[in-house]
Amino acid sequence: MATLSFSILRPNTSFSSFQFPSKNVSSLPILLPLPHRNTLPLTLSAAKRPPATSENNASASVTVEIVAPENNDNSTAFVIRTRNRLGLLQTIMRVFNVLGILIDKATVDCEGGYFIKKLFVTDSRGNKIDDQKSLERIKKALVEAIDGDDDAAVSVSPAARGIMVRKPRLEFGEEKIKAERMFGLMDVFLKNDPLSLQKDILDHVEFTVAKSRFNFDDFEAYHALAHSVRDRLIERWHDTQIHFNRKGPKRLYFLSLEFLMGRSLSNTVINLGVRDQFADALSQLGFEFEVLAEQEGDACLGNGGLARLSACQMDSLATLDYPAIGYGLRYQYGLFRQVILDGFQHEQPDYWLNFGNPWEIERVHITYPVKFYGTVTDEVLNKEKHKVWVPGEVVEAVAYDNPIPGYGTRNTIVLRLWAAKPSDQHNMESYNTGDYVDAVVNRQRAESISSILYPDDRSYQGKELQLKQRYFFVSASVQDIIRRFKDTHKNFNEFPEKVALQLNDTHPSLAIAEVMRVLLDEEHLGWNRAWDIICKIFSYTTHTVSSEAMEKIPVDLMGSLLPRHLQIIYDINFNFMEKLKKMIGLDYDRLARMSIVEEGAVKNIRMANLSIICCHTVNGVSRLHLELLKTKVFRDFYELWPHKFHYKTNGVTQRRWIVVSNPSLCALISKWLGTEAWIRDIDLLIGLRDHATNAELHQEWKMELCNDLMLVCTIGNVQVSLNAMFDVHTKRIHEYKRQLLNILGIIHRYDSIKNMNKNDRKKVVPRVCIISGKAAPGYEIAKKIIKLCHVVAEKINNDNDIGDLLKLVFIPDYNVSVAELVIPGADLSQHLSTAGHEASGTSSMKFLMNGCLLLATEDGSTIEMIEEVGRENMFLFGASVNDVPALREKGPALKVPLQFLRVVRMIRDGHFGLKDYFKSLCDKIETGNDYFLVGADFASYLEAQAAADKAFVDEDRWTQMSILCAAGSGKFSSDRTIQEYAEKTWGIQPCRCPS
Ligand code: NBG
Repeated sequence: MATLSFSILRPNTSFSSFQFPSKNVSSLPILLPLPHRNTLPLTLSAAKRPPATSENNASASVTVEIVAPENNDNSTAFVIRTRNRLGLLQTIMRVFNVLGILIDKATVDCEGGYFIKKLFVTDSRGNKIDDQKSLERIKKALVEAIDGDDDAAVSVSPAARGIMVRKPRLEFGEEKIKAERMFGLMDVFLKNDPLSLQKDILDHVEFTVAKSRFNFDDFEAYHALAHSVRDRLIERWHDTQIHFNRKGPKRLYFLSLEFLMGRSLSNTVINLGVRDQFADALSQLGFEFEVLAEQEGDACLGNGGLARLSACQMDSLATLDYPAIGYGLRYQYGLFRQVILDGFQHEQPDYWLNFGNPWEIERVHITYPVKFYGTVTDEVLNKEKHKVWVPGEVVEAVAYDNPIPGYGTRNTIVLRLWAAKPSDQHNMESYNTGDYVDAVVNRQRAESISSILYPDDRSYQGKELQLKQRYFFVSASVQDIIRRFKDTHKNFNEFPEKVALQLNDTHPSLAIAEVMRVLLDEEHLGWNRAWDIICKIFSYTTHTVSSEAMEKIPVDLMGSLLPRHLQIIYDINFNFMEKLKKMIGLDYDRLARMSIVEEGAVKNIRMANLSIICCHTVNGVSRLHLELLKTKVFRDFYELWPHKFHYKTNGVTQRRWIVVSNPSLCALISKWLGTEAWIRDIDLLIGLRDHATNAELHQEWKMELCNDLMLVCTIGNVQVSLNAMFDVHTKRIHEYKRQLLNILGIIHRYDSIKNMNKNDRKKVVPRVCIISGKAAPGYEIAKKIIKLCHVVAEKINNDNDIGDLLKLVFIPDYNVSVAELVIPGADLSQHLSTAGHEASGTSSMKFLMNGCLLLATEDGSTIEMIEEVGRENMFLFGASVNDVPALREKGPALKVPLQFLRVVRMIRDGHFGLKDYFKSLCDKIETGNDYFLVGADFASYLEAQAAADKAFVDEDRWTQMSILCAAGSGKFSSDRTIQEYAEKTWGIQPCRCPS
């Protein structure tokens, strides 16, 4: 960044030579106490009309007016109208202080939530400031300083902290030196030359990690490194925030209960464009960047596809310069760690914060109270009746900010995660009754709300703690969103033009009732206006294909925990039902299906129905998924509101999944495309097609594919051959994802090899089969599949007769980092879901980008991949989505191949041991019982496998297919997905921070 020059006011010089550096205005250390100042007389007067400001023009959070001195008066008044917040006065004082301006007098008027501060000032010698240019510069400096300080606005009322106005007393010369020093220190960005980086890292070793410079290990070095990277991240984040605040664009608020971020270091330095600089600086100190990067643990704040998708989408939002904020929960325990003991899955808590998390910034001043339980009463205000929720418990939500840098841009957005802390506002009673210890212990329990991530990825347990967690997250986020809006707006007229709220599945759908409650009960907008706003701001994406998996909350539970929300949901439902009756008549079955309230032994609130009714858009995650939503899952709603239903095919970020995890492929692609521009503009990948038959590229491509998977297998104590095909199947373990089909296929391969003569064996393509994935702790069948995988591996891997021809490796504890290791090295990857069950699938996209061939069913987004890369470059098999119902209909009459019966029989007969244990697993795929059609698809699965073997021995063909897969993967970048959402669903525009 260029250093901007400035000079401070000198006697007899005007302000015209003063230039505020763009960076440092906002970075003024506004919370520092100002020493040696006197308190000024402060007048607080009753509410007056604020200076006329047009609400439509309220993109700036502050207005400053200059009032020229009257008659003999010397002082010019600056009238600042803004929403009050902690630190505001210090900010203002600091600006005047820095500019060497004296304050004679100050008054504060209140108007609603706004404060009008009038400050009467003179220059440093007590003279009138009448030069118009200087006055305008002061005004600009004030606006920038106040506007840029977005998050100084917190829930703590300023009254609680006391308002003080102080008068600078420093001599002019002293003032000037201080100001010059401060600007001198703050107007340049941290430097990225090796020496500066080394100094920063070592400073962090000494002062952040508190280790001596001569005695720190790799882990401590990683922390110091991470902190120095974070410093650079924060600079950009500040600039981005200031820029957004100045421009006042419509913002996207992305609400998701899960984010699978994985590691941050490598991704961050690459996006910031400082990876090589850091690597060089470290190597001169005797450290290797990669070794330190390995020290970082994964942030696993999510279960599977949905959560990793959120992380990819945050990367794209930042890269494409969209003004967005992600909201989530800061679980203390992430997704459980999978430990395999004797082939069985065991779960261990993932206390990921144990060693500190250098990537987050705790915002102790950004806290909101979140209410639970209690009762709802009526209150009359201005002759109108209002509902008042009197809570039974209050918990405090504290913000933890995780900056997310974009690639090739200054823009850095934030993922704000909430943690629960006991509130000061409640339970005073027990303190007073002397039950001090119990009261403190009870308060401590509040923290459990955000402590654990529920490990089921597709069922809602209806547990009180789970509902509490969801509301806690929603309430804090909504308060933060409304606070930010109100900072710059007097009323809610512009709310829908400035706010888009995205519900990532139904998990955050309580936000609908919460915004409604705030607008009705706290802002007193009245039902019609509030409802109108709701219908314009919310959009919803579903990640599920089955109606059974849709989230339901027992009415009793909701009534006790969130009594006011239940009332509001009932009211929404009543209005909807009345409207619906007029539209479709008295079709009671359909009315019952579409109602938000499900009647039955246990009455439930259907969160999906609530979401569809209140959101302007319902998105599926692939084209096929939308078809299923329209024709099955949400058919009733689709027939009513076809315009609401859309799809945005999922995507993944090429930054994480090629640039970070496969640097050699990244370099190769850039070399052959002659540019790195594809990292931001993925469509350019198509250019690889022009070289798909180029022998030189083939040679380099093959070299690149020799990979780290060898290492992984060796770690798993399985010796594998480098010539083998590395065949990978990684995802959560589910019956519908059919890992069982893969294992049965492996048994079949094993059995076939065993029965082959020597000559035939020579033709067998050696395979290394890798399976990895976690089973939900209560999902017995999935756990049996893991055990089956282990017993089969045990048998095959120890069979000398088989040797290198077949190996099976289960990699424990699948997470983002494991995926980063495995995906670049895979030759073939398997995506075996029964057609119609995978909403989209995203791991397939990562494999595809990395030039890995896919063996897959025509399900989810695979259908769109076929269009992009061509059927001939994939190994497709299995029943199509249209065939599935008819096959199921056949029941026990369904024909299954003999090979299938044989391999199931081998398990039943105890060929791999534990025959009783696996009985229930085998029963599940018995003809007539086989809901996921493992038997029905078996023959075609084996054919696809044979086709893969055949293609693999033809190296040129295989390499060409691999290049074409990468070349055709452009559509599956989350950049494309996010752009579609931005344009078609959220209505947001890029807001690029100047470099
Ligand atoms: C998953 C679907 C996948 C889809 C991802 C992302 C959940 C609950 N659902 O098919 O099963 O790719 O969401 O949309 O994780």
